[in-house]
Parts: sequence; structure tokens; C-alpha cells
Amino acid sequence: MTMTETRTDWTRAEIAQLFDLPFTELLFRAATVHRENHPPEQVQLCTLLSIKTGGCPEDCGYCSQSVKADSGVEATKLMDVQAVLQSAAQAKDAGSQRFCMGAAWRNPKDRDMPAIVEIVKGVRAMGLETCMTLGMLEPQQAEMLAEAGLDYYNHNIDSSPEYYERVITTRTMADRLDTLHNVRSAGINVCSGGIVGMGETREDRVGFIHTLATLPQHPESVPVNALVPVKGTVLGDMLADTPLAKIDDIEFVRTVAAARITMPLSMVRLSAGRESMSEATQALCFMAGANSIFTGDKLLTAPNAGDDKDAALFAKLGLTALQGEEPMRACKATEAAE
Ligand code: SAM
Ligand code: DTB
Ligand code: SF4
Repeated sequence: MTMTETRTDWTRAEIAQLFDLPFTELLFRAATVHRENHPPEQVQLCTLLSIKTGGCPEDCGYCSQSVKADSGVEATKLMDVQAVLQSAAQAKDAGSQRFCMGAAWRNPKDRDMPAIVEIVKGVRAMGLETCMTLGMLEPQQAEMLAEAGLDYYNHNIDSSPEYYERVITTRTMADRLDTLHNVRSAGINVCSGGIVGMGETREDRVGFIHTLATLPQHPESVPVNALVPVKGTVLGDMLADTPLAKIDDIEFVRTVAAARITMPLSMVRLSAGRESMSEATQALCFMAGANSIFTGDKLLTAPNAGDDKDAALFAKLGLTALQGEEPMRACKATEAAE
């Protein structure tokens, strides 16, 4: 494998040109970048667990866990450490490489940190990679998580800077970028992506990829979610009224391809929304450079494809679970050794 040079100086015009390419040409270019930097038949398996569900004070228009949503999701307390570890052990047995834990918080409170630290240490001790998504982080909280050994922190930019403001009002894109900076400065790997299919335009999708691809350093993981429309959320209800607003499959694949080409070394995760995606669309996403998925039959609150369906899909497509190290981590290890 030859590594493609990574660039953080992409212009919006360049990214718009990628989106505008004939579909087969875009797919070919993305697949070429993919195989220059990753084993194309290997897909990383990650498992999600909601360690604290619902009752979130933020107003993200897509989310079932916001107090503003009338989605029927019940608020829970932070799970016991032992219960989290049990769930992580099941994920490991099912072949997962990374265990991602989410809490519906604006930000973690200091009183939550000891339990969070214990969870990170426990999950890591099982030989799983750890990822947490807990909302905004202060620099010292990021440091604490880094010391506990947290491998990744997920915090999405969600959309273009322009469209973001129409979806979330309780925290700004700048707040999100501050958290990403704090995570990066603490030496934790960054996982950041967003959602496609929220009624945004092509230009917004270009702006979304542009924001990620021009961060000082690309996120190691880039989740691309397709909106899971949830009844009782602003966006779920809006889409129910205007079904044509649902993202077109080909446009979704184009977004995945643009992420792959602009951020060649990152793991691009085909995230929420797979449950309602055809096998053919998922196959196109893998062709376009997606190389990571969430496994299991549940995301945080929404259903996921499930292990049986995924096993069948992998067998059909000749895909296998990623073994070994990811390119960006391997790069860092080489840098450290020099
Ligand atoms: N509360 C934390 C936060 O927002 O930083 C972490 C959990 S939050 C659920 C993580 C991400 O999941 C969101 O940023 C969004 O991109 C994605 N997400 C949430 N609800 C979704 C939905 N209905 N469809 C697709 N993606 C969704
Ligand atoms: C991400 O980008 N997608 C995951 C993870 N990061 C935390 C969450 C998807 C949530 C889907 C909706 C739900 O389960 O409520
Ligand atoms: Fe809260 Fe995260 Fe849902 Fe926004 S996406 S409402 S921050 S749980």
C-alpha cells in the first residue's frame, strides 16, 4: 500500500468539484484512494452503548434524547461500571474492535468523572479500543480521560457551519471545535463527523466535508450518519411531512466518497441509518471507501442492522473484520519511533 499525501488545505470549490464528478468517476477515485491507504476488504467493527440515556438539555433537532423531543425515550442515570463492562465483554465476544460509549449530556460533571475513568480503564483492560462521547469537554477533563487511557473521543460537527445553526441552538459550531481542540491537545484520537439527510443542500454537504477536511489534523475516525428520522423530534417530524426530503442513496454515497478522498487516512464509518439502507447502497458505500461500521442490533436508542444481517452481508461481499492497526495510528507509531 502506498500512502496518499494528506492535505488540510482543501477549498470548498475543490470539494464541490468532487461531488459534481460523474458518479462512476467519483467512485473510482475514492476506491483508488481507499486501496492506496487501507486494506479494501477489511471493515472495522465498532459497538455502541448508551451509558446514560435521554433527558439531555441540548436541542439537537435530530435527537431522540433531547428534553425538547417527544420521542418516548426515558431518561436514565449513568450505568453502573460493572454493567458497562459486561456489555463490553459481549461486544468483544461478538468480534468488535472498538467499544463506543455515549452519554446524553451537555458536558460531563466533575462528579461523573471518577466512574467514567473507571469504565475507560476497565474496557481497555479487556483489549478493546475505547471511545467516549459525553458532550463538550474542558481541557482538564480531556486530560483526565487521556490519563485514563481513552483511545478516541467522538464529538460531531454534524453539518456545514451554515446549516448547523438551523439544527442546534444550544451550542455553537465554535463550541464543538473547541472541544475537538481540547481532545486533540490532550493526545486523544479524534472521531468527528455528522449527519446527512437533515434537509440540507448539496452545498451544505460540501461545507460539512470541508470543515472536517480542513481541521488542523484530520479526525482519525469520520462517522457519516444518515438521519434516522425519529417521531417527536423536529427533523423526524419534518421529514415525515416531506418524504421527498429523504437523502437520495447516490447522494449519500457521494458524501462518503468525498470524505474518503479528502481524508485518505481516516477511518470513514458508515454509521446510523444502515438499518434502512439496502445491501446495494451499503456495498456502494464500501466501494466509495467506507471502512467501519457499528455492529449489533441497537445504536444508542435507534435500531441497527444487527449481527446476523451484517454477517450475511459481509459473506456476500467478501468483507472481513479489520485486523491490526489502522493507518493513522500506524503513521503515528512510525513518527514516534523516528
Ligand atoms: N451527547 C453527545 C453529543 O451530542 O456530543 C453524544 C451522543 S450524540 C447521540 C452523537 C451523535 O449521534 C450526534 O452528534 C449525531 O451526529 C448522531 N445522531 C444522533 N441522533 C441521530 C439520528 N437520529 N440520526 C442520525 N444520527 C444521529
Ligand atoms: C455517531 O456519529 N453516530 C453514533 C455515535 N457517533 C455516537 C450515534 C448514532 C445515534 C443514532 C440515533 C440513536 O441511536 O438514537
Ligand atoms: Fe444531547 Fe447529544 Fe442528543 Fe444533542 S445529540 S440532544 S447533545 S444526546
